[in-house]
Amino acid sequence: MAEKRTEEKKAVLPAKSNFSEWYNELLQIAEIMDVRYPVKGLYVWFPFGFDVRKRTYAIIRELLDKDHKEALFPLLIPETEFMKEAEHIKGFENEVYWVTHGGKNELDVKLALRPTSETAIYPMYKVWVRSHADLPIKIYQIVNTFRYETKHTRPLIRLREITSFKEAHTVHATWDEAAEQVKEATRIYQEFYRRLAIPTIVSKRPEWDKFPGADYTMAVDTLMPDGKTLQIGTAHHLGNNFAKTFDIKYEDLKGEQQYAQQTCYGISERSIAALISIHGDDKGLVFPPEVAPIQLVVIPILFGKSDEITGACRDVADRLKAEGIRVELDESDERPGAKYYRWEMKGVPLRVEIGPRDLKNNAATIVRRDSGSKETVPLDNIVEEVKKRFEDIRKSMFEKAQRQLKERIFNCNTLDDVKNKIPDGIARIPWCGGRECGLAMEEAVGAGILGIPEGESGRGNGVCPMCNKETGNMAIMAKTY
Ligand code: P5A
Ligand code: ZN
Repeated sequence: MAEKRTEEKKAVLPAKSNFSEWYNELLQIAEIMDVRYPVKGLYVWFPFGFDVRKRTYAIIRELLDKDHKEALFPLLIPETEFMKEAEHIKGFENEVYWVTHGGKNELDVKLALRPTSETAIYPMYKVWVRSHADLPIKIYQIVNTFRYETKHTRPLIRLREITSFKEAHTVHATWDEAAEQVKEATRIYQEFYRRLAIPTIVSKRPEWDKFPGADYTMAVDTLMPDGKTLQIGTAHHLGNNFAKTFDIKYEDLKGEQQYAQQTCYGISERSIAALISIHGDDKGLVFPPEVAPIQLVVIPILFGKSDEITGACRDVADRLKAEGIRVELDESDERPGAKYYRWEMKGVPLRVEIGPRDLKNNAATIVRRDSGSKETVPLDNIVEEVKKRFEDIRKSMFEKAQRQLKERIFNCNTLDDVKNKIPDGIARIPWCGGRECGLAMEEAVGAGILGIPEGESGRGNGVCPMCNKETGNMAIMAKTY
């Protein structure tokens, strides 16, 4: 039955140029998410999608485990804690789900389903932090969080249950040390996304767009195929704002009590939305080998029965498996074309074919999913040839995505320019940095200021389009998800 449904849908993966429909159909056909769950904004991970998630999150764990500890805090937060930090409440009050009853009894203290876990974690930090010797603390957890989003919900992108929220919360003695940690967080995220072959732009969000309760917010964005940007990670300097409301203090070297300085940073399954959207094509998913559930498929090219070819395919599959490569040997009765179709849809990075001519030459044909390139390699070296290609694939996927991003960042001098370019991508324009100018610019072009990017692209010489003052700052603007 499930087979049949896939067959029927085969023909209908829309072209990627029709991005929104392509995205929704692909998630369903390639079995990433089932979007038919009967609650708005909640979706189901298929086993295949969950496999991708597992491998993706193994990378972020690997990167964080170098100097963070993983922990697990409760899902429910008492209203009394949730309501402590004024800015934070303001930012989230319209998005919180409340648990009001236990069975038939009304609860004395309502319980919030965490929209994020500051107010679950910081009451414990108050207890854990005593002296400067306890610092720094660097903890993360990977959990589900709930946000009653009112903007258009979309699978993996805007969820009401974020199933894969990776949040880190750190505590430091000084503001500068916390600022350094924010930088470190954006470095970790850039490395994480590099492993996924996803190019990123890091920028400081304008102060009207920062995280509720933060001193400032650094954001990691990427560009989606439809020209809108997606925020795929944020790192916030919390200063001592939460420390004051949650009374997190340490005794310094002089024996004096000081409020701690904190940061927090998070990513979600938007990382997987970006992975699928940026690399996928008209034929379906395209994965970098590291996160591909199946890394390689072996397909015998038979004209009738051939024990030699079947044997050679099994042998290749076994040798590759012995090297830890995730191999599928497709010996089903389908035509090769139907097999190609299926494994291309699933994003398998390499296809190895062995037909009569290959066998005569003691060779195999290797086809790359990302580029479609086809090469003949000697069977004797197949393991090395495959491994070499895995590394090449990630590199060239990253380079291609980076090129596409660069091509879609447009230098603009006027707001009319910005307006014209924004349907195609990101506009770069001088901005004095002032709040009024910034808000007026957003209003005038109907798009957001992401911020002033880190590094060279945030610097330049120009004139702010609102106040006409000369400035060395360049902002980037885009339509956002
Ligand atoms: C940082 C971690 C926080 O919540 N507290 C702990 C901080 N920041 S954030 O910007 O609000 O969220 C972190 C990242 O999560 C993604 N995200 C979402 N993903 C899917 N569906 C949603 N509704 C959603 N909301 C936020 C974004 O990538 C965001 O940067
Ligand atoms: Zn200005």
